[in-house]
Amino acid sequence: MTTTEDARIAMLNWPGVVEAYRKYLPVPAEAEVVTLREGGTPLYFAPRLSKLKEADVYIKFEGANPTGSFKDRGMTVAITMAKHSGAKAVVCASTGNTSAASAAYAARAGLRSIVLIPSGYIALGKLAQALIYGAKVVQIKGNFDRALEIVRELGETGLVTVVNSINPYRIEGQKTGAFEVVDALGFAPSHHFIPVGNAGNITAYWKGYNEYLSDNKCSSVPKMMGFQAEGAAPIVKGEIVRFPDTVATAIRVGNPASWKGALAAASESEGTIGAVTDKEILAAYTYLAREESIFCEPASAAAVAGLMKTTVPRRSTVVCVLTGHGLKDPDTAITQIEVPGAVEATLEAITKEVGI
Ligand code: AN7
Repeated sequence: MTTTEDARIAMLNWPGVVEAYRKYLPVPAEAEVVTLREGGTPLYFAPRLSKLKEADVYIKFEGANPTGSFKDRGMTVAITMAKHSGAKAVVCASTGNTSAASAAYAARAGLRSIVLIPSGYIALGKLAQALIYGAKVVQIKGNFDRALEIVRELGETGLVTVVNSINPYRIEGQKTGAFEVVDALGFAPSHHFIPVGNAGNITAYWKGYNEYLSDNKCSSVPKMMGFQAEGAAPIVKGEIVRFPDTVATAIRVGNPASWKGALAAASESEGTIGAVTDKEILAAYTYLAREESIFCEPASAAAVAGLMKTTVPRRSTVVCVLTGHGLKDPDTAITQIEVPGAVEATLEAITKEVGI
């Protein structure tokens, strides 16, 4: 076989997470799988971060998913099951990425998608996605926590299927991220850094690592290192935060649905749930772009901001999950740099401007 042919087959064969990990997922064989061929995302070696931390640091880049975040892994399973059970409409509360994923997968399945988002606190790219995929977008005069309360009530009417991570199929799909990390490395890392908002993803990764351990796919599990934004750190503080606030709007959550799951992951793995300031988040965000050429959204950078202030054992293997793409939130990017003004369209003006 020629190399070109190998490359073509590798490219065409990735089937999405349900087919790739069917054995570990509760999807019946007869269900029609609703997929955009999510997952199979790159695990990048991060040379400069590795040097800085004197460890092997890898980045799981979830921005490479079809809608640009890790939410696609859970949504393929949740929407497949909703469709299979005869649902006509799905609903979610969202800080943005869940709404984008729900809208996209519902469109593929031919279901109606309704999304509740906090007015004024959702990144521009995510709002654009939910709208263009055709969701019914409701911006509420309240935060994510309030939106989720209303969604729970909507779910109880039985008229719509909730596709937030309180839907267990979401966690099932998201645990495939852990499978991919182990499949790529050939073993489990010693530390797994991850941002924490509603706490579904840390719960899902911990479940995934443990299922792979039980199946002898790895011989250890990592310490789970979850990080909240300091202005939205209910788990760290041990109490609900009524008015959460952070530049990382994706994790602007004051009463996480999977609070217990996050605590269990941290304590069972001898890891931690910590907090990082907005300043630390933005420093990590810019560092990742400049030093590792990875543009993630601010919430994702919380994982790396956490790594920056944690001592890890020399030569250990560390994974940071960068949960969403930087293009989701262009507004934050351009507040971090001075946007240049226009110069005269002459060779002279331009050479002067760039200093060559
Ligand atoms: C980029 O989209 O909750 O701790 O409604 O978009 O599992 O909530 C997003 C969460 C991290 C936190 N990084 O994950 C939503 C939503 C990004 C995110 C998180 C989110 P969880």
